Amino acid sequence: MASTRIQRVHAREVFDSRGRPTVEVEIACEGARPGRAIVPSGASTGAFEALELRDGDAGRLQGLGVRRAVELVNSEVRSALIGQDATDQQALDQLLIELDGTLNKSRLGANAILGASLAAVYATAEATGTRPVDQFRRAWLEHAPNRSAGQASAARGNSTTGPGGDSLLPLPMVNMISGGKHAGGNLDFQDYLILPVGATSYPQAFEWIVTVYQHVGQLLTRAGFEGVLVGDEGGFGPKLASNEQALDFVVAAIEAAGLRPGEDVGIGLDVASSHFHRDGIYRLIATGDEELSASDVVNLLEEWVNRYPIVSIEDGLDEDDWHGWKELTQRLGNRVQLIGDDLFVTNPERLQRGIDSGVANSVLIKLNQIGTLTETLRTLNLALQNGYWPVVSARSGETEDTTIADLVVATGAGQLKVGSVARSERLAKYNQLLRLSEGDEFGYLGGSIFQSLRSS
Ligand code: 2PG
Ligand code: MG
Repeated sequence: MASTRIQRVHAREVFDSRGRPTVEVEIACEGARPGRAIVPSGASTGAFEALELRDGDAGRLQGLGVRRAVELVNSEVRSALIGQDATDQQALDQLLIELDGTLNKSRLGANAILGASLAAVYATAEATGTRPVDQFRRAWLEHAPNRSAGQASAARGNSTTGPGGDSLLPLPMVNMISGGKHAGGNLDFQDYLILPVGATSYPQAFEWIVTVYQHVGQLLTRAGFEGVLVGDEGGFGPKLASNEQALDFVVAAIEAAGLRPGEDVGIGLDVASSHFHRDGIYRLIATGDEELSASDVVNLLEEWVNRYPIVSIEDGLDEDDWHGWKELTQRLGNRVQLIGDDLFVTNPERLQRGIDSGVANSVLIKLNQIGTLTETLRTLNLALQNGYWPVVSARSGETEDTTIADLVVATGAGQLKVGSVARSERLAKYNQLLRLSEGDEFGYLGGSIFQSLRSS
């Protein structure tokens, strides 16, 4: 019988879905096979994220190498972790945070730290002959022992069933058309997504998504736009005439799939507005050069919410525009899910500020924005306790690692954003969820969690 004492730690440089180097860490407990995790990487990164350590050596891989982070795992991190109990996630993560010693993980790098933090979960699964999802559930319950079903909904002052209780298969939020920093087209907004709110199971939700995606491609091609080439996350990247045109294609594709826009399938946006914001001005280029104030952006989004079946908007305003965010939340927060991504960067302190000041009503959860599993779970728990719905998310640079699929189920967070349904670094997560959906082990709330928004 293997013990859960850490015996071996080994990191290496591997490559992500954009062909950029990233950190893979293997940890083995005594007498057990190693477990491994690979760290993802963003393109539209928030200014307040933990630091991703890159070599900066212009002579190799354009400075993007992660050999330094790998070396740090194979020296300092290894020495700190060997002999520790791999199941004590909070202690391990605390050790890593102290070893780093900075506020934004800039000494060891959040990529080095997160790789080690997650590999411990996989090492435990190997040593105990259990599934990763069971180990993420264990870590979650240790972190948040008093979870009860519907806690997040209760915090919202309604009795609708909500996320945050038992383990759940998630409602997927899936990119159809990509713009911004993820595609070569001229669209200002980064993601035009769909949420199959009317589906009653994860497999049904996924089939609907794939069907709509196929129709988006066919409709684009038929209309003379690029309907084959895809962006960083597998969404189509056509050169459309306007941001609205992307929404029109998505609505048309939902209808072509025989589904009802709004009832069966809602629309989501990741505006990712920090990348076109500067000094209080939001600059849109899709339809000529337009300079908008925060209030203008809120007006535009409100107009779209009136015209299109939009149920979710992410990063509608800049990562530091707390004033604008407040206006956005006051105007749309009781109709639409307003997700803070660059705004909160999975950081409990920034999320607390949002809660205290009535900003947003949902938070994107990305492990590498904060850099350890324990801190990620802390932010997730804080969100649920305050009626902010968490959306566990991939990065635009991903790999075959399926951590977020297991994590979203284990925590019952309720929603997952992975990108589109093309490119295997995305499908690795969706396929893992199909495996987990077998045998009715996990419940599915799907779009029912949006009912409280609609009725309020
Ligand atoms: C986002 C993510 C994923 P990136 O903005 O939500 O879509 O992109 O990983 O590039 O930050
Ligand atoms: Mg985002």
